[in-house]
Amino acid sequence: MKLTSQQKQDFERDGFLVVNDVLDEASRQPLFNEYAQVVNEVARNRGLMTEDWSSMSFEQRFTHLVANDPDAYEYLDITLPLKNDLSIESGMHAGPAVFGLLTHPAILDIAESILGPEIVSNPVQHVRIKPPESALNAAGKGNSNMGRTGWHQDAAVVLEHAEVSPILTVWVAMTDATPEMGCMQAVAGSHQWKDLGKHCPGRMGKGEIYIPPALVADYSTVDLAVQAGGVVLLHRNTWHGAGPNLTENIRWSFDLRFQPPQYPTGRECFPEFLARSSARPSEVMTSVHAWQQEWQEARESIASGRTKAIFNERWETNGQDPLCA
Ligand SMILES: O=C(O)CCC(=O)C(=O)O
Repeated sequence: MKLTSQQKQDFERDGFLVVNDVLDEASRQPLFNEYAQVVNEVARNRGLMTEDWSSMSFEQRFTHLVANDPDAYEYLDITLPLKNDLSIESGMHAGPAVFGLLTHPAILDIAESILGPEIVSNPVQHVRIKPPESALNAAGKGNSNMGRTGWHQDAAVVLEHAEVSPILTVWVAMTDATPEMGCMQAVAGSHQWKDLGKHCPGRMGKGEIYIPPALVADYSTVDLAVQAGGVVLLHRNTWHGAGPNLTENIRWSFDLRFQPPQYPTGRECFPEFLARSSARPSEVMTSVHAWQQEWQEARESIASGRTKAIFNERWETNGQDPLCA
């Protein structure tokens, strides 16, 4: 599904776009199946399978897992952890259904509408499965894959030399995302502001940088509610965040990023790949095994010290700023 010229204009004006009906149930089913298995495996490995596991729904199993062991989330996310000291045991989930999503024609058609026909998959990517906020302990609440997401701009998340890379965020809704469930929120037009906003260093890890709430309070915000199977597009400079999930159901999304090939990804220690190309079709990644291999090699290279993993150090100097305190 290509975007209409009206949709492209809306994206250019607002810095975000909600597009419903992109992935039908059949396209999302492999992800539901794969994650059902992964949650079982991780719960087994962490000793958290309960006696009544077989009678529990996916939602109940997932919630039980992360409520008791928020660190287990590392094995569900679709990136290696953002840690300088990654080890060979560090976890991630790079399954075939995730590769299927990253290369899904409907997703790439939308990316092509904004970026043109040469598309690289940027490795800044996450799965966010948010259980009811009330189930989470402090560590879970402070992790934006499970709890609320502080306000930020995606250009501030990558290393500084990639600040101007035209990276497009494609946020895919596996479940509905309503305001009560903590759908994303954004400040319309903020992508046109000249400079990046002030970001504070993450309180709970490298991935958790945030624009101080006092700065966001000056602007009106828009709820980016979307139905299951829809996507939300974000410009790299758009101010956005997400509230807590205040419902009894899970709120599940994947945030993917795509860009034209000639720009740095801003996270060079993790692998990018050519996802679509008219100029170099033979170089498009089509093998899930080759993709998995690249992530394994990245982990080995960082764990052995051959590659230095660096994330977001540039906001650390704001740690003493009263707005960040
Ligand atoms: O889904 C969320 O909570 C936040 C996602 C986000 O900030 C992003 O995709 O850049």
